[in-house]
Amino acid sequence: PQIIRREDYRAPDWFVPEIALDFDLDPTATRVQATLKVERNGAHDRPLVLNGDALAAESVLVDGVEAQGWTMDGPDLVIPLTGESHTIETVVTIAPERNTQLQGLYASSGMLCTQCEAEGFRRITFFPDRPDVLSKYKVRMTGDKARFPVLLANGDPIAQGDCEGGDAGDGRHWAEWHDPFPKPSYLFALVAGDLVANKGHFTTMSGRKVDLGIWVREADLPKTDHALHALKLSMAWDESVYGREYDLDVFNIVAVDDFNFGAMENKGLNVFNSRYILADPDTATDYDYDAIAAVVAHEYFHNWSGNRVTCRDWFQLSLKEGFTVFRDQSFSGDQGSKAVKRIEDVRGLRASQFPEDSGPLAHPVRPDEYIEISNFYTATIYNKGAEVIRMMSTILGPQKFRAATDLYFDRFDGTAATCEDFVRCMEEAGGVDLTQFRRWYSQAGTPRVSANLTQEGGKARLKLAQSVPPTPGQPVKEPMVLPLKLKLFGGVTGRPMCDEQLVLLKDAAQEIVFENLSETPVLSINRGFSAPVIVETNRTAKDLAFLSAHDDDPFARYEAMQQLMLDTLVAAVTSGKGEHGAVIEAVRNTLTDASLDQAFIAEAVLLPSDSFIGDQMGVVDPDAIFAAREALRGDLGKALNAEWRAAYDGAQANRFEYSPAAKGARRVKTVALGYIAASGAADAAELAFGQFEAADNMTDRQGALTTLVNGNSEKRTEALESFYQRYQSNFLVLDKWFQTQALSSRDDTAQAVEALANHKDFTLANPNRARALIGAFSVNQRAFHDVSGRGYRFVADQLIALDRLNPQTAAKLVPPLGRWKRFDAGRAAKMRAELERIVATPGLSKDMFEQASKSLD
Ligand code: B3K
Ligand code: ZN
Repeated sequence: PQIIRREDYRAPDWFVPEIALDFDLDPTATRVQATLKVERNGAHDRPLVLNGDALAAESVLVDGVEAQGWTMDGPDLVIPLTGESHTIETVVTIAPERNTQLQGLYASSGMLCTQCEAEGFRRITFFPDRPDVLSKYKVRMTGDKARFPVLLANGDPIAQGDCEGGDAGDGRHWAEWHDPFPKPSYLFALVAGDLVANKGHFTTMSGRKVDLGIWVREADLPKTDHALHALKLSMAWDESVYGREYDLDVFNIVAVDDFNFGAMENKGLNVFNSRYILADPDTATDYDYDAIAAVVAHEYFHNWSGNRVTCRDWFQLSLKEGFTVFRDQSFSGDQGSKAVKRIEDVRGLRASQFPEDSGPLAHPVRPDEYIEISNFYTATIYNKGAEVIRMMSTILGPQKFRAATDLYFDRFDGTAATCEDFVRCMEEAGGVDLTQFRRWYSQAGTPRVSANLTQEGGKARLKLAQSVPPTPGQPVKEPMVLPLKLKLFGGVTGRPMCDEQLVLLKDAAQEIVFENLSETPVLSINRGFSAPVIVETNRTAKDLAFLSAHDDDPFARYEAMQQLMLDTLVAAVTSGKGEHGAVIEAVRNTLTDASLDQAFIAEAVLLPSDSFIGDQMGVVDPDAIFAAREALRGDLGKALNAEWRAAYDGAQANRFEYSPAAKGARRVKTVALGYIAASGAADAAELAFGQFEAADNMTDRQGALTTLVNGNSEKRTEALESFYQRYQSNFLVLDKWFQTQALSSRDDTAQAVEALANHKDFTLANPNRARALIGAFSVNQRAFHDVSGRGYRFVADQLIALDRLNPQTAAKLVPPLGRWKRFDAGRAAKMRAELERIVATPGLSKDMFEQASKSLD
């Protein structure tokens, strides 16, 4: 397959200022007529190339007459043109019902919907399908009124009516939508279905009234209030924090069951995976509620960071995604506890982006090449990209950062921009030179920082050094700019010994001297996770325990506790025996500290995951890691039995309420339940089952189910069966049933998951379901890496089957198999063998080929 390179970018040969689309909608055969106004870009004699993907042109007209000499170049339509501007008309017929890739126009639960980013529009009609071709769209849809009573597209509704007369008119109707804002084809959308809306309004800062609609099946209507509320909060937040106002008369969101990822920011018509819209206490966890608000905000914020200012080419993807993730993270932080949100985001970064950055698929935030762009919607582009924006905001400070984003939106409104354009706005408005900082866009790999503090009398010396590991195609790295927030605390009094400082580490090594110290200092560094790096320090267990109790930055407290736990666990894995006293005391302190909020406590007392422990080791030993972690969990459970019981009892809420305090209480409750079970207490299963049955919300119910599913009590089967019976007909909740079992810490999880793949409710056709079983299982370190290799074989079998239906979703699930270098020779050989089997599969998609073949290197 062909490699696309960033350095080969060339401006488009032809622009398309206007396009009119006429859809005759039918699940088996939808006729698409497109009228494009095209204009030659500069002096050249190259023909018009319109991208297609599995399309056949039924008719091609130029300026109203049948075109002469058009040809197909593979999937693309090539039309020789003589003038500077022409009108092109094409007709194609597509079959949404047979579209299992869920890219382009497809059918989902009886409705028709689209997904065009990145290159799905070419599966609908012939078009220069690249983000730097911006057009004004007029869309007309005609369809069966009973089947598709609602017809939606981008922009504002213009007119609608019933079809008249004769056979053609029978029970059919039509609607027209116009989008006044020029947009790239990846933002096109239409939806046709039997839907109802939860409607609302938002009045913008300049006083314009916007009609809001969350469109779902009628039965789901009661589950849409949370999403609608989140949308209004997002609209207000973007006005007050970034000065960004909404720009159309309507803003619609549609929930669909079959979706390749979370949601899509199509102009004025967001299409969502229904899991990021539907919520009520009985079916959605607090985590789901939070994720819904975050994704609604994310897609809404794209209206400016992505739509009004879009990307010049797909190598610039992080321009919209990194920035928009940064914006949604700030929004979520403002809704509840900033510290807890930061902890969650860093946990997510370490779970998904750090492994990516140290593996065979590592790539820069602005990649240099790709085979299939869908493979580059990664944690690096999104989450590391967000960290890069966050660092610039830290370096500039809030006022200058806001001035810089104002400049960016103002200067590039209505255009397709680059990461370089964004950085230049930061430099101009911030009055800073970001030349060296730009390496964050070009160098892959997670930087490592060592920080050693030594004391001689009243003087302390902090030696900082940095290095960036080699990554595929980048053997040698230059030093980065690392904004490190740091502070010293008195090891005796616990008092701060200086104000927080922002150190910009730019060289490979740097030394900072602190004078006139009256007591031994303890170092607090990378506070708030100011740089997305791995920090190694010479701090002792005592220092870390001290910081976990005394640091005045909650993130740093959490971080100190994590480091203490990690050091303890790594030592236990290496030596085979654990010294748990320091962790037990630190957890006791945090758990019983009445000044701390519950959500923070729940995060702080959680042990690092198996895979994060594995990431610290030269060779990952999944069984030894699991054993060490279980031993520590058991000891924590036993030693703090009274404290866990007190926390558990204290966290019993009365009735479900979705508030930060109630959420925190539920979180502590389930964490405490987990430790009580880990202690081996005889009543643990009873307690869990009681919680499971009495729960008036999904957080408590799923929390209890997870505890039971990890254990061996007879209540386990009963709970699984009862959960299944209760939620059998609820698509999204059934995913939780599959996922909880796939994540189980029991010995028999690999067998159980193989059996679940044959369950009547399992299907690869629905991406959520595939991810709930296959995706979850492959991040269950111990079960997936079962020494027999059965986990690898199972996942490879499933991915080969899934690739035939849906390459994009299949390819996303390859990375766990690609981590073979981190494991012992026996496991590595088995993992490689499966990757080789995938690569050798006849008819493999280019999505899978890229992921699997790169994973072998
Ligand atoms: N922009 C979309 C992602 C599209 C993924 C295409 N493979 C959703 C988002 O990031 O908001
Ligand atoms: Zn996005």
